[in-house]
Amino acid sequence: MVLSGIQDPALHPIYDKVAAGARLSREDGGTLFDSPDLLGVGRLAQMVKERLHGRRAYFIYNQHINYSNICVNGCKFCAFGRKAGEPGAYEMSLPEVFEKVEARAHEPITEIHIVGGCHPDLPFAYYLDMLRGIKARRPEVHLQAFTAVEVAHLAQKAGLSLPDTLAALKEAGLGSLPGGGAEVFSPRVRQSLCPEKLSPEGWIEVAQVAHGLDLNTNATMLYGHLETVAERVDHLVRLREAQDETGGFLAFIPLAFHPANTGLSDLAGPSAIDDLKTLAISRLMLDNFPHIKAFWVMLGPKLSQISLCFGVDDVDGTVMEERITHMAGAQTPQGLTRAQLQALIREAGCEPVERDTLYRVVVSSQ
Ligand code: V47
Repeated sequence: MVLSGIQDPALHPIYDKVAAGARLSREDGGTLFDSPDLLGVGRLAQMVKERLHGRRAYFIYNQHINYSNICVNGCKFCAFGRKAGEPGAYEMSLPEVFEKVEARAHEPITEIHIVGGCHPDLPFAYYLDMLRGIKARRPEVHLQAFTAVEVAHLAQKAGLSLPDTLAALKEAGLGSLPGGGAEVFSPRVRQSLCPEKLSPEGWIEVAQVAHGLDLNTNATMLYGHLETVAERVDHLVRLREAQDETGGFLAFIPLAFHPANTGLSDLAGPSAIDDLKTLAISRLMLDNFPHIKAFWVMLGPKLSQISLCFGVDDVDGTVMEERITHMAGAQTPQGLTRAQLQALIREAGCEPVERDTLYRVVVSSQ
């Protein structure tokens, strides 16, 4: 029997659960990853996506700023990070950051996304003054800044508790946290790739403390390197459990590993099939996450477009300038225009909706 476009009989019990709105188990996650029926997995994810969002697909008019790549962590998968004084290391002064903001002051940007390394020396005041200075120039813009890893690092450097650190950042203009730095929660993989990095428990704690202060956060998973399917599923289940407790995660963004210029440059990175399956399975497993985002900078605009038929409801935004993925070999453009994002979404049969960071609809006159 072929059930609503699902060829693989192993997926039939999962279809029944999805149709009933029931939670999928760890075993179901494994079955989905093991299934050769990409279109069947995608069909299931679309059932969930359409129930949540209908034909809507979101994008945002945003600007990325990577203020520094100097980082104490030395993660093997990262082509962006440098030790202080190494060739290629950079750090923007605050006037340089403000110049980037002012250069786009005429554009209808609603979010500035700010991420950098864990810098050994920059004082906490640098981060607070960055937020305040940007807010002074563009009070209407939402600042989505500093991953949980950066926040934990800042707290440690400043000798402050996590709640005090986040409260001070919020007071200075922080609106929400991006989802980076989660990598994959497996201790086995982390021991090999990022032993110095904030632990999974630490990453989840920062997110949950932020939620307690009414700061939403996103979550990510870096996939397509050393991790097993079971480790991917475990990552998703741990995020789902964390979201059950606080409800503060907005979007989940699977990040496709880019191997060039990293300590894993012999690896190929994930295939297109793996990208689509991972996005679809994220939609299915993370039943309490409102949004699944395809970051077009990593996936490419074309695959991001197709992902809108595989459970994805958000393609991120205009971006304009991105360094982390491009230093790891991404061939994608630095930015897309609003018109390009709208066309990409429309051609996938969806209705483009410009959103702000909190997924409120933006009605733009420009
Ligand atoms: O934290 C590092 C990852 C992240 C590589 O929250 C790599 O909306 C692929 O988190 N290949 C930064 N990925 C990007 C990020 C993000 C991007 C877009 C939107 C949002 C959001 C978050 O990139 C890092 C790390 O996990 N990363 N090196 C690499 N070679």
